[in-house]
Amino acid sequence: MKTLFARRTFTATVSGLSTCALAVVAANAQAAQEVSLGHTLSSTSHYAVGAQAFKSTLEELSDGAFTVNEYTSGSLGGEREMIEGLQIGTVDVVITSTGPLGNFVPETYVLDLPFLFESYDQARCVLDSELGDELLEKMSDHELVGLAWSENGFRHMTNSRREIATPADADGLRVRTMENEVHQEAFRQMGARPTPMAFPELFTALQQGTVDGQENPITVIVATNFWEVQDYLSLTGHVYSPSAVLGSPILLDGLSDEEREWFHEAARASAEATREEVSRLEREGVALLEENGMTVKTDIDIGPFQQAVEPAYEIFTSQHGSEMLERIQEKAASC
Ligand code: EAX
Repeated sequence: MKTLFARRTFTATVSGLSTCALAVVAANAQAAQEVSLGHTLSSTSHYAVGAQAFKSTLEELSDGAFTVNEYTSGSLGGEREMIEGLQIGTVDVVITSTGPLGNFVPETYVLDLPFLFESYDQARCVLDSELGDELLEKMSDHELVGLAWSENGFRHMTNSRREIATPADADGLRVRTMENEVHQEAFRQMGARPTPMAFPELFTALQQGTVDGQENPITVIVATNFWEVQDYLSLTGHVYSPSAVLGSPILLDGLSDEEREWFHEAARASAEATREEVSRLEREGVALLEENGMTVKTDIDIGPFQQAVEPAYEIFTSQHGSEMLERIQEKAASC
């Protein structure tokens, strides 16, 4: 996607064009460098709001030297494929959940632990702290550039079978999870049958009954019209789902420090706009889902869910250690 300073050759055949005018035409003909930005959600989603904020900020800061093309709805593939694309340089910027990210950057698995954060304020406070920066910096050990932590939202369960009020209600349900071992383990502990799958395949899988349910934040349930294929929503809020704005080192390593800083700034503007949209949808989204026919269980006692998934923590620490987890818990407590 490198077209920076690609110069078009053209012949000035128009008689009477002054040398000065020619120079202006030549300068404007320096094509802007096109930056591709991919995500899995629709053009009305909170990711699209973030993508547009990225675009306007980068284009403004660079005075048009970069232009951003947004690719929505998984048109560049699922999140795992797009992360691979960043590594090989077939896509420049991606907004992705942490779903498949741990497969590339195992240090981020800690963020996928159920019930790690209690509120949006707490999660944002931790991700905006030096711990969030540390995790972003880890990305560069894995051929990725961590530009900013953005947001997907607290995830809730939907399904087409029955209302879920306790973990026992999830027993035996085939629930699509993200391609993330920590999430899969949590659902196994709850008694469900986790089925990992890329997001672009999910709507059809729900429609065809390949899986009974899925879990995603209100933001995603709204943006994807899941009410068309899911009758029940339970506000389990079982895990906070961050998103990350990631860049390709193949593009970013070749830029000047100033240009690279524009990308970081654009990513921070993207995260801020996305978080605002998440907050709006948290206020307004449930009513919208009810209007569209979903039965929403709001008053859930999360204690039994927390107990059910407790072994996922032991399995996590046995594989990944407890140091970062403890630092995050300590920070969260002080937020
Ligand atoms: O990042 O895969 C998922 O369920 C994600 O929440 C979605 O792709 C948005």
